[in-house]
Amino acid sequence: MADRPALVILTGAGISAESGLPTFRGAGGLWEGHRVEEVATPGAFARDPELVLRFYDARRRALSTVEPNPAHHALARLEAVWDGPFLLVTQNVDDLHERAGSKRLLHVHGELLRARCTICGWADRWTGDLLGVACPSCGRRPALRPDVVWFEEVPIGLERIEAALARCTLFAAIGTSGQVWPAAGFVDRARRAGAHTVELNLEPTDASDRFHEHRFGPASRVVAAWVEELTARR
Ligand code: BJW
Repeated sequence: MADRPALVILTGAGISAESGLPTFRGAGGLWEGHRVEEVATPGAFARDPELVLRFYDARRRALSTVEPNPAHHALARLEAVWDGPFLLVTQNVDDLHERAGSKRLLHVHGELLRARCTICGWADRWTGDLLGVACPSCGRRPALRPDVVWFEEVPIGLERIEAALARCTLFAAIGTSGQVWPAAGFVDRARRAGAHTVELNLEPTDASDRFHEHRFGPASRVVAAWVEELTARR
């Protein structure tokens, strides 16, 4: 078991950019003039639920118009042939990794295609709009929210991620600015475990100097090439 390389991959909004989903920071990162920090907090939802639900309803609708790109498909291919421990942690709430065929996948910031009730706790898959809709379980309104992790909320699956990072030998971060914690610290945890760390991004980030190796360029190109190299070696 010890000689089988253990891989942890962290993806961010940049991997879905070429599918047509905007990233949060940088050009096009504003939604109706709001920064993500203004619409992705429990405080924003309490103050103005309509604004927040419109933001998520628009993104959920956009999701049905886009497809996984070659970077999502390359990671699914890599998982299929990888014979050691493998975990794909995505910060993305879209379902493009699933649609590409990824299985050992964890949505650390939740999923856009799920909703939950802030009153009775009901939670399930949800593909329609949420604005103006009553909870299917308790009937209250407004009560439903997207089942995603906002600032100040606890990310999902941290124990499983910590266990994977503690034994990983290769860590890659793809298309993430490294500005949001605790995900931004995964590279440091992987390094402490002795892993080789690779950043794949369109351009250098503020976190770049914390990685051993860099591949700069669009994810559709650099991820596919990196996966080719890894699979050719095996
Ligand atoms: C391409 C490309 C192409 C473009 N190819 N690349 C100080 C220290 C530690 C923590 C904190 C701190 N101060 C505050 C905190 C806490 C806070 C935080 O991090 N705040 C920062 C603003 C500083 N974090 C939290 O509150 C988290 N919870 C928490 O800490 O709980 C406490 C706790 C922790 C642990 C145990 C117990 C308790 C929760 C964070 C939740 C983040 N939620 C969001 C919204 C989710 C729902 C939604 O999608 O709407 O998650 S915010 C948003 O940012 C979203 C993303 O997942 C996340 C990360 O963004 P990402 O993916 O990196 O996107 P971008 O846009 O930033 O970058 C895109 C990158 O792609 C760029 O680099 C481009 O170059 C690149 N790119 N095109 C390749 N074609």
